[in-house]
Amino acid sequence: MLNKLSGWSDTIVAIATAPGTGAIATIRLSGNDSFAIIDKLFPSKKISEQLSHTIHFGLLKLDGVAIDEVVIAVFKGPKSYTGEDTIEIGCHGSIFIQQKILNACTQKGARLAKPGEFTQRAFLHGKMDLTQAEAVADLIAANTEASQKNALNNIRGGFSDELKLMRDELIQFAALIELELDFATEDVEFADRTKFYDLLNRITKTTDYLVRSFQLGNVIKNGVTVAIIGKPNAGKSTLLNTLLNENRAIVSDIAGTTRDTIEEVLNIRGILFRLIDTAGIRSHSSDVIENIGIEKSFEKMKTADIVLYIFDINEETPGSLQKQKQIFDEAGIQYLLAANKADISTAGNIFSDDNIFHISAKNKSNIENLTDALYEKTVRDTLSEDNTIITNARHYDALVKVRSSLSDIMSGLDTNVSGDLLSLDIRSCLYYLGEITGEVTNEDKLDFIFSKFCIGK
Ligand SMILES: Nc1nc2c(ncn2[C@@H]2O[C@H](COP(=O)(O)OP(=O)(O)OP(=O)(O)O)[C@@H](O)[C@H]2O)c(=O)[nH]1
Ligand SMILES: [Mg+2]
Repeated sequence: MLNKLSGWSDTIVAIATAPGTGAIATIRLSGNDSFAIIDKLFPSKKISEQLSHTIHFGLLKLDGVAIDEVVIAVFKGPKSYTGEDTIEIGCHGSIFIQQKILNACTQKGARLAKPGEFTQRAFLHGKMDLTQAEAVADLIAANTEASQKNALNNIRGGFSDELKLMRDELIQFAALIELELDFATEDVEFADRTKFYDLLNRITKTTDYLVRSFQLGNVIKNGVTVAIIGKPNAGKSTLLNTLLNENRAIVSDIAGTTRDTIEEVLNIRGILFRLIDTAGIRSHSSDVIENIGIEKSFEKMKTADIVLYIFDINEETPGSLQKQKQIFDEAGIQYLLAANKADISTAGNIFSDDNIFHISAKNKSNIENLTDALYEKTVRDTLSEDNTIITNARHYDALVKVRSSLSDIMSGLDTNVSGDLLSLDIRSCLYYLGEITGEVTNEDKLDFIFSKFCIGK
């Protein structure tokens, strides 16, 4: 596969630290000429003659003119991130200096790196498989405890190791079944069918689990959308402010205060919850703007992962609440019910249902139970550190195809189809498994995947 992929033998350079001014910045070179290029820019010591994993302090100069005092770190391939000879230049963090050093490197023969090209090279040199490379991008983008843990687990091969093992076992069976084809006239069975069924069942179980985990993975990566819905004056905006612990939305006793939706992010136990405060829903309003707001509330209600339905305990009747629940149930909407203004409740315990949270948004009482329930309902207890979780749509698509080719193999076995048909299905299963880890790939696909990375990584 590697020799089919071109254009990766030249030396690339990029600023690896965030764009802008900082105390220090890192510029990274990778490729065959990294040491030759740095030798032209760092006259005080021959870097090409230094040991790997050493650092060197001195002046970086372009054609005799000093640019900056720098620290050079040396990594000799294959013991580097990319697997190639790599230099990391630590310089002062002025944008001007960073740019000058970058230009000096290109003048001496390096080419500007494309996004993700360092990681792409690491993959091409076998330093990591594709799922690990993708986890690098996920780790850089991680913004919560859960997404960071999951990406780190995947970088360390957590999920691809499992797939590779299954693929290897399947390859062995494929070989035996194909061997049987050579002896077709003799009616021999090299591949033990009971063991084969056993393996297929194991792969199916794991694939099913991984496919299911995608939903949860999506939650970890993209968060949970929560629409706060209710009648005017129920206390939706007050609840939003209380959850966020800041006065984000305008609160007033005038019904119809919130017109447009307001979105804010809340972190509950490492998961991002996108809270959406909406316009109160009522059936008759002559206000055009309010009606547009109400339309939007319905839209948000339909697209949210969960609806937080809040009502004024003194205004709501059990009958109308029942109707509301029916609407949610019929539309397949997940919801939580919050009876608000419990601090001035005159309603006694007519809403004594266990599934209703009695809160006071204004006095911030019983709010923690509500956030706990939000977490439980959406993230559930499936989320644990050791569980492998799929967050990548590309992996998900391939796994769904793995799953369908597994069904084909199984039904082929059940109906005793000929070995050549069976081996076609096994090959397609192997293909999709290999596509996930990058054992089967092509240049366009790789370019697409790595183009989503940052430059310098
Ligand atoms: N006593 C009491 N009053 C509350 C509570 N929560 C909200 N309120 C009051 O109820 C009124 C309406 O609150 P909002 O948060 O603006 O209600 P809303 O649901 O956002 O209303 P709209 O935006 O008009 O749909 C305000 O006067 C709040 O102070 C509560 O828990 N207890
Ligand atoms: Mg409001």
